[in-house]
Amino acid sequence: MDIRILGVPMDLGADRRGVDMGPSAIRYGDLATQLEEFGAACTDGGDLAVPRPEERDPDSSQPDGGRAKFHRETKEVCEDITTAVRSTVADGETPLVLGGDHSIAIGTVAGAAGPDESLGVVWFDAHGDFNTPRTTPSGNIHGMALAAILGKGSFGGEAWAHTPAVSESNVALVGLRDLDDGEQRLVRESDVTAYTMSDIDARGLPAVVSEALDIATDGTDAIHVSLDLDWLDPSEAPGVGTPVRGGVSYREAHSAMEAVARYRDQLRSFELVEVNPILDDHNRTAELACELAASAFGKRVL
Ligand code: DIR
Ligand code: MN
Ligand code: MN
Ligand code: MN
Repeated sequence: MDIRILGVPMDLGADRRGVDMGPSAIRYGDLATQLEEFGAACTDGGDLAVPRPEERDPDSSQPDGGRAKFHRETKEVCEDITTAVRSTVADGETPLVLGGDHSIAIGTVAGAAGPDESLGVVWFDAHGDFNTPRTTPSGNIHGMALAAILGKGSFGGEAWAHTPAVSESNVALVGLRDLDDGEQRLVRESDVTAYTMSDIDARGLPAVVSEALDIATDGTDAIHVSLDLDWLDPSEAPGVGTPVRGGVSYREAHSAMEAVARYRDQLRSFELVEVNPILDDHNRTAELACELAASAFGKRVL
């Protein structure tokens, strides 16, 4: 498998906290070495340019009364991500996109979906990222990323470019434990399949993740896996933008990524987001992100 690393040092989609340093921290965690150790060929495509929020006006207000901070800048960066992901896929390589806040996924999924091919998505996250500019309590686009991918919400008077990029019936959310009221309603009304932490408690992680992967691969050509590190319990992953107690354990996270590896022939793209080195404990969360990527791309113990 040929992997191309693409960094997106973006923190426009969240309140400025430090996730723009995620790509560096993950590289320092020896991402490329860990992937090469089990035989994956890995190249680094460097970082995309992201405007500094200090130099821009967030100008969040939307014509319909909604709010989405830095929506113009975020759209520009996502367009560049889409181009980079498309050309990576066209070269026969698998993009491994490093965030950055989760709004980058809007660009990644649009690039991974391609014009005539259908894509499934598995979204590992404590949050639904299912707000729209009208339901958001924060105005932060990272909390709207998945809804935007599905064509929901109006940004500057229109749905996000290249959306809907995937069909709701091929989207699975795994590990939810923090939803705002408006997004809870939107998740319920949609055709996405959402597994909360209670589902994982009741059924066990392997059953839930294997069902999520079935949903994403059902009738699609390929899958995208988006891993928000806040999916894990903060005791394992303290260095994230918005930690929420009650997440999955270290071993459960590896088990989920090992399940992803069983589908690696269908794995079109993979993404690690929301690593925040400022809040981290000696780069532990970034190192964990590298380990989990290695598991997802097929590292085996035996
Ligand atoms: C919250 C936080 N639901 C919002 N979302 C986060 O601002 O929309 N997503 N942290 O990752
Ligand atoms: Mn997220
Ligand atoms: Mn999250
Ligand atoms: Mn987020």
